[in-house]
Amino acid sequence: MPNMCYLVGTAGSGKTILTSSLQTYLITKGASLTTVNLDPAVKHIPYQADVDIRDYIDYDQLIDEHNLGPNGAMIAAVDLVADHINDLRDDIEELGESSSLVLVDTPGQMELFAYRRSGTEITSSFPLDTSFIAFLFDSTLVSHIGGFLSVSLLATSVQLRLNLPIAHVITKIDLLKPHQVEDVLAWRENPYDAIEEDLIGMTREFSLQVGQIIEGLGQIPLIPVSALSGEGLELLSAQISRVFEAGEDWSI
Ligand SMILES: Nc1nc2c(ncn2[C@@H]2O[C@H](COP(=O)(O)OP(=O)(O)OP(=O)(O)O)[C@@H](O)[C@H]2O)c(=O)[nH]1
Ligand SMILES: [Mg+2]
Repeated sequence: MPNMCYLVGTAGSGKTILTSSLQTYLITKGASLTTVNLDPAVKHIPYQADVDIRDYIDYDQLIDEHNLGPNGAMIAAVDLVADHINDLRDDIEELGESSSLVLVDTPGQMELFAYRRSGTEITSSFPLDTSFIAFLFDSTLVSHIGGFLSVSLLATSVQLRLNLPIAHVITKIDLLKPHQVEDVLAWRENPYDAIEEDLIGMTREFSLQVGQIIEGLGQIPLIPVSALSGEGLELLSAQISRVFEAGEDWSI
């Protein structure tokens, strides 16, 4: 069975560009990869998708035929994925057999993959012990303690829903100053000082309780990356490689 890595995160968090950069990076390290696009609405993807949901679902046709708006069409498209689970699984298995890793770029609206039936139908088509979520923390959202706590809760909710091992990935770190990245990493160990400093009232009280959950996530890796500069890709691929205990052919 292929090793599956699902890139999941809020809209615009960097799933597609990271899929592309990881693909390039890992191929230069000698990995054999399969890439999967599960976003039916995407117009352009900057990588060669070996398996593509758009081969099975025509998002624009859904809009025209059913007179749907973009969000309604997206829900319809993601629900239709359920009818093509076997096709997708066959495609992935066929290509994944000769690959050390299958990278899965999930749809823009994270909740459609994580909370509608088709998402779990896809993830449960593959064994749990060869599947892994890279949950993307958009650095523009998490450079403030309130944003960091809320995205951490979201990641935890997705983990509970999909029931898979997870790593947290801070994306677009080229947009942050180095000390901001350090702050975010430090909040994982101790979110309380920043909560006391930056938040007030009921939000502060609630955040202090959320902080206890965040502290409990200590064993989940938190990896800063920039798909643009390439910083952190080595750490991320080492983490993926550790999860799957991949062969020496591409582990670094
Ligand atoms: N500066 C910077 N921008 C990035 C990086 N990664 C992604 N972006 C930008 O963030 C925006 C969203 O990137 P995508 O990769 O399309 O994000 P996505 O999560 O696939 O987006 P949806 O599929 O629409 O949810 C684009 O404008 C990218 O150029 C990065 O490492 N650094
Ligand atoms: Mg995308």
